[in-house]
Formats: sequence, C-alpha cells, structure tokens
Amino acid sequence: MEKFHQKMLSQTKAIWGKILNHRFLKKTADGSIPDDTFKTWIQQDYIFIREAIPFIAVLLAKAPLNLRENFVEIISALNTELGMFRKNAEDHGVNLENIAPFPMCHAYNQFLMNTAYNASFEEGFTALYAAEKIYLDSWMEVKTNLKIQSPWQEFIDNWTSEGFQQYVAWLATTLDDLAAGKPERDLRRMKAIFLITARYEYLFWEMAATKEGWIV
Ligand code: MP5
Repeated sequence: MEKFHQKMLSQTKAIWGKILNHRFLKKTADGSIPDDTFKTWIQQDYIFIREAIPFIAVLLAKAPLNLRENFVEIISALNTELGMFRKNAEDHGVNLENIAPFPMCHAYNQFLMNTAYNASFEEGFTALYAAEKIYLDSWMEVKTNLKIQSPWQEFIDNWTSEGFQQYVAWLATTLDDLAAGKPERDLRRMKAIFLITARYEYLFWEMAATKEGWIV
C-alpha cells in the first residue's frame, strides 16, 4: 500500500517535474547560470532559512516529546547552514547585510509561519517535509547533471550529502507515522499544505531566475 508521503509525492508529480526541469537548476548544472542570478538566490535563500528558524521553533513548541530533540537538531543545522551561506557570500562578494525579502520569499515565509502557528503540528510537519524533499531532489538533479566543477559546489554538496538524505528519509517516515490513524479530514488538510508548499517551491526557483522584486 502507498505510504502517506508517497501519496503526497504522487499527487504533486506534475509540479515536481516542472521543478526538476526548471531553468535555474538546469543552468546551475551546465554552468551557464549568470553570477548575479545565483547571487540573488543566495540572498533570498539566506533570508528564507533565517526566517525558517522561527518556523521550526514554533513547531518545536507544538512537537510531541519524542520529536523535541529532533527539532532542536534541525534548528542547530539551520544555524550552521546560515554560516555556510555567510562564508560563501564573502568568498563571492555577495552582500547579506540589509537585504529584504522579495515578495515571493516573503509570502512563502509568511505561509510557513501561519501554518506553524495556526494549523496543527502535523500540517506544519507536512510543509517541512515538502520543502526539504524538494531541496534534496532539486540539488540531486543539479549534481547528477553537473558538467563541470561548480563555483557553487558547497551549496550542491549541502543538500545532496548523506546526512541530508538520511534527514529527509527520517522526515518521510515520521510524516507517515503522524498521518497513521488520522481522520480523513485531517489528512485532507495535510494534503492541501503539501500542495501549496510544492507550488511555493516552484515559485522560489522562478523568483530567483526572474529576480522579481517589489515593483512599487
Ligand atoms: C529549503 C531552502 C531547504 N533552503 N529554501 C527553500 C526555498 N526551500 C527549501 O531548507 P533547509 O532548511 O535549507 O534544508
């Protein structure tokens, strides 16, 4: 029988396909991505991750006792990741001071915060799994199609590492456990959150590729 996380992936197959074929990822893999495009992504993803820490912290406050330690570790990993961003930004001359989120990044972070605060722990966890699984698959796609050593190698390695793969596998099995025995109404809400998160993830690559900021 299809597990819950597999059901979520099946219902978003078309979006996943569009994400993995996104020109941002293709150009990162073949080395043709313009520097300023990648640097825009670095700035926006830095903000995204920085603002994901309070999202995780709210989930931590709602988490069942057996998952608390995992959430402490997730916060610590995000903090380490921010350090990796700062180091790479410095090496490549990317400004991370006084930068503001673009509308799409802002909306995505707001959606995550709202989900953490106002929806169930299970729904928040669903968003977390979707976001992490998409990053794993996206960067795996880049790694698989990499033509030359990338100037952005550390980012590629970050989300394709053995440790990250194990973390995403853990998220999948934990999501299955959380979904087990839940009434259909709750599962429908989790499904809706998964779908919206996948759509936001597509838009995040699109935002990086177009550099669409506030137009007024
Ligand atoms: C992640 C990310 C992965 N960094 N940015 C977006 C837009 N989606 C997902 O999260 P993490 O915490 O960096 O592994």
